[in-house]
Amino acid sequence: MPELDLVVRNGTVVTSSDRMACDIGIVDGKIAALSARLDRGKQEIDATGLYVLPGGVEGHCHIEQRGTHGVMTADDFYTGTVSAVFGGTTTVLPFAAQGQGESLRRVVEDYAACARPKAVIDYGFHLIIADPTTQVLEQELPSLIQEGFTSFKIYMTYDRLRLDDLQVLEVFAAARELGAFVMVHAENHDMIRWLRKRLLERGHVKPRYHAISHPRVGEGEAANRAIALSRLIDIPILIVHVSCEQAMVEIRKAQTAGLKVFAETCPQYLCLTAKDLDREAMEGAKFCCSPPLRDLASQEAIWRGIRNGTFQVFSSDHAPYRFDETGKFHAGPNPHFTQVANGLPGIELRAPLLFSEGVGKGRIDLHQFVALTSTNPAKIYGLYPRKGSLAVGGDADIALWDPHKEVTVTHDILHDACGYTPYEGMRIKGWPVTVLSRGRVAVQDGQLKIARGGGCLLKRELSTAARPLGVLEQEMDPAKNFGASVLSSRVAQRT
Ligand code: DUC
Ligand code: ZN
Ligand code: ZN
Repeated sequence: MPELDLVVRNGTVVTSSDRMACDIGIVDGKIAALSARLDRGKQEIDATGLYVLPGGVEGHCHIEQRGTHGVMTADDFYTGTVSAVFGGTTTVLPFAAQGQGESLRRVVEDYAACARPKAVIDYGFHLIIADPTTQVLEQELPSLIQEGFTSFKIYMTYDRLRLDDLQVLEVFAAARELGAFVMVHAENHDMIRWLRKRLLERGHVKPRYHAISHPRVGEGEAANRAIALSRLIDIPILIVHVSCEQAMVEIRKAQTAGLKVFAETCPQYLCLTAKDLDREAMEGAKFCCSPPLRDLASQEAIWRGIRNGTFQVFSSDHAPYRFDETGKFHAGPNPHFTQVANGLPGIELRAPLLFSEGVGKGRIDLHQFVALTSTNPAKIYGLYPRKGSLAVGGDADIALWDPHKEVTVTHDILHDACGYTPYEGMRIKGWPVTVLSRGRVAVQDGQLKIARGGGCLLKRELSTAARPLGVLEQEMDPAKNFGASVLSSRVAQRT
């Protein structure tokens, strides 16, 4: 074996499936050995008393992205990735977001150009498809997918992003043909529109009405519809940022029926409630996100779904907007609830919150924690085993957690550029004290040790999760000599 560049010694190594007391040896940024006792390396880290976990994989975050209100997120690819790595995350998957009429290829090039000189850790992009023209689906997507942009997100709501059911089917069919993986923002657009209009007409403008205008029944309905549409085409999907039992029940039902429906939830749906929107003097605007915060019963339901495996992925949906005229108040100091920029920061606290509230309070075990925050998103988004594992040959992306370290959250200790945290004052037990990114010491003793621009754009594989299940509706079944032509992008002869 070549001399080891770095040895992480005396720690308790924990993955989504195993736990062992062993050393990890690193050569050229990759894990080269796992053994009870390794020889001395050029550099050593003593992990006595610490858990040695795969670095987190953040599957859903908005960085240097202009939101639907036209407002830019507070974080760019430097502050966003610095904040991530301080929270034990070593890979981020933000979005390259298409606007109406835009070339997806151009959008990806623009985001990649922004990220290249700034990102400190590795990154990839999910594509947001807001304008699924034939050019986009048949020309741009195939080559982008080949280049490693193997997943995309679609929206069922938001005026400038939403697809109608017909468009959703077109995108699903393209995903099926190309082997790509689709994430769905599932909320019923017209329920939201109708409620907003009624509420505003009656003078209900405060942030609390944001939650009321995004009803649970609409989240459940849209989840059910997305599942039905994906079932017709026979593709797996992942429903993002599930906030309530109504959507979870639909997902669970589909999973029980044998469909590959994956689900994601986020820390805000476990730690915050719609009551936070009632805070005085527009403080409630800090808590406006979609789907909105719910209630304690919803929190309990989401915990149940985390425990019973309904959820595979735990992401932050980091969408940081400053509490000023550049962010939340872009429309003026007293906006009504529809004018407040939607989104919460959370990339740094994602894993610590789940560690503390989940593992620390006995709701989940450490293996589930690793699976939800790292291994499962790596698998689903085509990065495994390079990321999300501690296997020989994989990238040495490692987070050393001190399970006893107690932290009181204040924005001062965080590294994002948002200016506030919705988790202010929360007590967290368990913290990533040292973080390695491809074998580079990235965070140590509270200091950032890696440089701007050191992260790499990841070429992702096609997700193994994206394979069709083989449960095509009878009418669509190629064996019946019909579905093959319906599902193909090529237009068939007249029959
Ligand atoms: N909801 C989203 O769908 N995206 C960003 C932020 C938010 O609140
Ligand atoms: Zn969304
Ligand atoms: Zn989002």
